[in-house]
Amino acid sequence: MSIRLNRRQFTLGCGATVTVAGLWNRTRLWAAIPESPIKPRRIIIDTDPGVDDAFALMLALGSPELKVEAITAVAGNVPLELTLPNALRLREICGRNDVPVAGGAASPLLRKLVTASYAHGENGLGGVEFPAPVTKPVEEKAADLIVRLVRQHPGEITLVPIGPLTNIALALRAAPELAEMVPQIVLMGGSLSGGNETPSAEFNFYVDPEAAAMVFDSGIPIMMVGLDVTEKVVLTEERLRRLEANTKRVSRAAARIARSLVETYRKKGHGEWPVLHDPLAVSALLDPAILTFEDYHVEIETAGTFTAGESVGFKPGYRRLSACIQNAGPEPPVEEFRPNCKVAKAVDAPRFFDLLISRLEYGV
Ligand SMILES: [Ca+2]
Repeated sequence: MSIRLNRRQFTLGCGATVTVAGLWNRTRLWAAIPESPIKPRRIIIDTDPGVDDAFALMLALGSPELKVEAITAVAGNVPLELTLPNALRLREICGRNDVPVAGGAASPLLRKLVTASYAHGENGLGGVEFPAPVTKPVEEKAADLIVRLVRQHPGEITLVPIGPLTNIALALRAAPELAEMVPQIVLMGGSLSGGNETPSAEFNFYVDPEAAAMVFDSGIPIMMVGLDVTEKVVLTEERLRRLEANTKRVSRAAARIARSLVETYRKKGHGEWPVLHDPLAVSALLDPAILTFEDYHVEIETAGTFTAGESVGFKPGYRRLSACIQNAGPEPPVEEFRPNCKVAKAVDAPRFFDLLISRLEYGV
């Protein structure tokens, strides 16, 4: 498959030139996720824990197919003062203090932070009070750590952002050449079928649309696991009981978080069940049969008064720009279709939960 990606140079606050010297073969890197059982895939998880982030971290840290090089925390579901210690707590629960944790952006690139504590509990972990972390984050900031690790392993590190994309955008702004060194971004965010924070925007993209736009403009091949599929992976009483039946530390911690959140929802008078958005994105790295992807050219709306953060997915034959105000310019063209993203459109939810519940059975 020959794909010419729509590359725009990063101009938001940087004067550096994007290197396009053919360092990496995009066609090769765009290929399906490698299935080698031998060499674990290097990833960095950027996260805002977050109930479903907790499940995603537990899944990734318990999967031998993945080598988690770092966990970077960003503000999102709750402020950074909570997401960073939560990331440390989760690393400790998983028994993986070997994985560095770095603190990142406390606010979006341009906007005031909007959180989702209504959905994750005030502390971000469903209200479960785990002990304070005993480990510390590294001194390096998240964006600096991402830049350094990607430079150390060019072409090898997949970025897995499961929160607002602020840290990733900051890394790209600091080192635009990263766009040629990151083989793929597998993210949770966006939607082609309506939002959950506004009718248009999914939460992660709503919080920092400018960061999301930078990432989608970067030219890095993206796999977008958004609400189109994540809203179909809902925890149920039966699934939670299966998780509670597991005996190891990680499963028990995950079950405590989920049960507490369900009780919180119930006390608030609505019968909703937690949606496990973020671990579904991680599962795309583990079992290609769980999600079905389609090629799109995705643009992120940043200017809309009512639609900022919307991810707009273009197929061939569409115009991308709105018609000009009268006499202000030429008719917008129908542009050549250049996909920049594979969007998850279908999910095998039972297969996902079988994987997730079985993989969380670790720890003491
Ligand atoms: Ca998240």
